[in-house]
Amino acid sequence: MDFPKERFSEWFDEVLEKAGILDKRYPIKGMNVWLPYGWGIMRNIDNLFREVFTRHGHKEVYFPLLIPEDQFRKEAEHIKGFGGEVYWVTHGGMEELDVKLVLRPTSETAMYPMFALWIRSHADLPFRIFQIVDVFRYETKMTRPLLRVRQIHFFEAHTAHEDYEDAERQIEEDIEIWKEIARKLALPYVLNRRPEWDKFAGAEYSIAADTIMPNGRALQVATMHEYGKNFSVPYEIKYLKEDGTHEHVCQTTFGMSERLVGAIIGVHGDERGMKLPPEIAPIQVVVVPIPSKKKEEVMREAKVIEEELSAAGIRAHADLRDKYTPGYKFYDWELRGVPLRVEIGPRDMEKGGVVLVRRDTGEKEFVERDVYIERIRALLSEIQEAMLRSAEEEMRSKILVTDDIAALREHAGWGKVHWCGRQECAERIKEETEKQVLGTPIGEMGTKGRCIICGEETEIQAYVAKTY
Ligand code: 5CA
Ligand code: ZN
Repeated sequence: MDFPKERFSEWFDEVLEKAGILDKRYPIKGMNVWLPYGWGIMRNIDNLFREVFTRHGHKEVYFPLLIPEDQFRKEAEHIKGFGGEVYWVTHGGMEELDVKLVLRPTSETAMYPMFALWIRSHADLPFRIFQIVDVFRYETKMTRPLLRVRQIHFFEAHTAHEDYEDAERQIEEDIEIWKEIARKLALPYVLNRRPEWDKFAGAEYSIAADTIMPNGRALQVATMHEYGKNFSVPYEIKYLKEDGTHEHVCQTTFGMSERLVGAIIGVHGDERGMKLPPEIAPIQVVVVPIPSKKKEEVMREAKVIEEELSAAGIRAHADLRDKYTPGYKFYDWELRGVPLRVEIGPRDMEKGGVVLVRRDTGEKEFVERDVYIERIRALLSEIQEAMLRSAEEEMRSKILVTDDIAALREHAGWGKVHWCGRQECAERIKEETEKQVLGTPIGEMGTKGRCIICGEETEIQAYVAKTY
């Protein structure tokens, strides 16, 4: 499988099909069928979300899919942003509905009327919930499997706080939560505070995690939004303060989606296919028997190895398919990104060991049976770290630090440029280079310089990129 960066999107489609991630032949644009292997990856990521957010004090809920129109229209900015992007339910049977319903494009307007009922006093705060559901957006930009779909497998966390400071603390905690998740997904990223004109509809401000795809485009893989009182006022979410007065809550959200699966596949792809980080791989170790002779013993031994690994808590699978050669199986599991392969043949059995082969580096080693489980455990965590490290290096290598507009135009990846912060200058950058300002990076010190467009002195160094 050829992996030229210019034809990344064909590579991507080919991998999704061959690896059994999803089937995009479903007859509705932007809606695909999850296949068992792809769904296995998604479910592992969902479980990671559950584990991390629960540990950080969030409780899981499950809201209805439909939102009444009047409820949906309460926050003016939000409706401006999403009004043109929702699917409407207008009929029940043959009858036209009195109140039209929307399929949630995200769940603020479903949840917040309930928040107004649930949140009574300061003792109820902070209030933190999340749900993992499908949301629907009638996207107008070109749809692509996983990356931009119309039925989106979605994660959303919503919080409410006594005051703005506490909501700000939540955003800081969200950043820590994101760091934990990104590590498990082996995803490199930059956190950008989006420019005013690019923030979420209804937010005070938005922070996005952007990663870089092989074709150099930026992909927004997570967003955290500070709402202040923008929703609590129209939805009348108030609480009783200790001093007996009532106050509106301040709110935040955190959203991610199936796009993360697309990011992992893209970021770690190579000419042989996908590479999955061990933390979320449905199969961490595949056992391939090489039965040149003593076929039955070798097959049986492969099954024993699968059982031993499973008992040790490692997600293992013995590929005992009769009709395929070992070579074909190697190719197939490499394409599907299984982090580690165990090979077992008659000679290995005689020597009392197995051969281990890493998907990420291709390195091979022979290991004795009495220590092989420990070795596999160590290798899996080494692969996890190495994948993140090499993806981070790859991302850095695609970023050109420059204040020269011609060089920026020519560069295929991201740029890091001085920018005065003005919208006019961001627009000029876009016109001249097709790259857009991702915002001001968080946690990075800018250096003094002059805006790439107007020459004004500035300390902001912004990332600029073509985006998905
Ligand atoms: N209500 C807020 C936070 S829960 C919200 O909806 N934020 S969002 O619009 O930014 O979406 C959260 C994340 O979902 C985005 O950062 C992006 O990674 C992902 N996402 C958004 N639209 C799509 C889409 N059409 N296909 C796949 N993923 C998407
Ligand atoms: Zn400027």
